[in-house]
Amino acid sequence: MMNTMIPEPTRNYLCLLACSATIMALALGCSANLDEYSEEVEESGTPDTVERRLLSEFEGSFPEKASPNGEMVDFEFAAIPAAVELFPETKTKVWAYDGRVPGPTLRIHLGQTLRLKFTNSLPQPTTIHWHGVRVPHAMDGVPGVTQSPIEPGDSFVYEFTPKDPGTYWFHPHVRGAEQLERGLYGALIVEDAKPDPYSRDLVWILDDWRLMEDAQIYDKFVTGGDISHDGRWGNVPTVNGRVQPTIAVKPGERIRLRLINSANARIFRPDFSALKATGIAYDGMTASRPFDPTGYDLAPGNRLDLDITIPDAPQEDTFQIVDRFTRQSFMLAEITIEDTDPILPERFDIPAAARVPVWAKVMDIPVDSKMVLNARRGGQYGIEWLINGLPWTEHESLRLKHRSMHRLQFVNQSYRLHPMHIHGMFFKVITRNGTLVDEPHWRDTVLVYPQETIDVGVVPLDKGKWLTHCHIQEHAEAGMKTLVEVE
Ligand SMILES: [Cu+2]
Repeated sequence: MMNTMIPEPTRNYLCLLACSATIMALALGCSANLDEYSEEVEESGTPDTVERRLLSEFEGSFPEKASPNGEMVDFEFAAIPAAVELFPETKTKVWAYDGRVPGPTLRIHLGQTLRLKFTNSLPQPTTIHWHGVRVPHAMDGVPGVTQSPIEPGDSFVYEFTPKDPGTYWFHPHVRGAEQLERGLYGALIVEDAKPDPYSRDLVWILDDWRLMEDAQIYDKFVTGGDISHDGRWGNVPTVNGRVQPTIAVKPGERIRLRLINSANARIFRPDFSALKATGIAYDGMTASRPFDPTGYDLAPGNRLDLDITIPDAPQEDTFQIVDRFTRQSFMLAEITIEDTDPILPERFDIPAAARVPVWAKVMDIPVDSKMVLNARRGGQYGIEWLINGLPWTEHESLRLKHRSMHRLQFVNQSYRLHPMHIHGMFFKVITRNGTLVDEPHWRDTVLVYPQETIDVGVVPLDKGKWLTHCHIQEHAEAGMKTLVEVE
């Protein structure tokens, strides 16, 4: 049933796709105001001065400290084995937060403190990591670095006040290749203290499952094939734990749609076709200007927030959201417009006031931290994925100075995809293969294409030992992890 509906991508054309996607990404990035900055770069003085200018450009981008308003929002759930209907009337055995896939959406407002009493009712240890949230170090959910794994039957209380509003998500950081694939993930939405009056605020968590004919999870994890390629790509993509769901909306509605990629490895590139979709945030953080989301990749870990206005006198009543990352496109979900009177939401400007430096002059300061991405034979799985020549078991931490300007470089020497994620900080992409790009937003995860070099600018505001790793779960499992120590 499922196999006829959604084609399984073959490994050969994935490689081809990766190359053409690089060209697209490069073509997308260029921007007029970079030229002005380039002129300034030529006139600029010592590196010291450049660094100071870069820092002043950064100032006010996001806060250093949380501002708790004294309100505590309590949640309580367990991670438990459960069965869910990915397909109608077919039960798939999963592991799930609160027995649901996705887990419960945790919604709080900026200033509120989240407190979760979490119980592990799984047959193996686990933790929860809050992807993208600048949490206190002890709340980051990294086993052996920020906390001990939570043993089966034990509980742990996560408590923090987010510093930045936006779209985040949570997932285990123990045996991620198995635990995420089995269904452990959920959304954390931190609303602005006064959210914009969208008629609807939707969260779509995209996932990709490798299921067998009987709709059960193929339970061999971290296979040689997964490791030597781009991780575990499945045959059944889902939106909010459903295969090709239909979402009914009203004419005239203005929707904030928050997309999250929770897949182990699959990259999504959603196409909203005739629906006018405007990008307003990426990886949680509001952009400095609205952007065209066409061609934007959502690698594992990435989020993309869209502002979508449903036509009030639609010509058609059905819109298909199609994924175009793989050569063979497929439908992710369908939006249908109800045959009712249009609703007229309150008018307001597209949210886009965030301060995001252009930072073109980052290229004037030397690279002070590098992550060379490659593999070697050996280790538990026969292949080890490496950062700077070392797997996690032998890793050497990178060091960044608190509140200082850094130019960090990812060098992908391999022929595979690596969505690189750094905990505890946001960074901005400055160049891809030496070509300036001006993304109007921060990131916590960037997809580094085969043989690509990406320079990013970062000013770490949160001290601690932060994990950095490839978000393809199988690559991380096979060693592609290290620590960034901010002191
Ligand atoms: Cu990788």
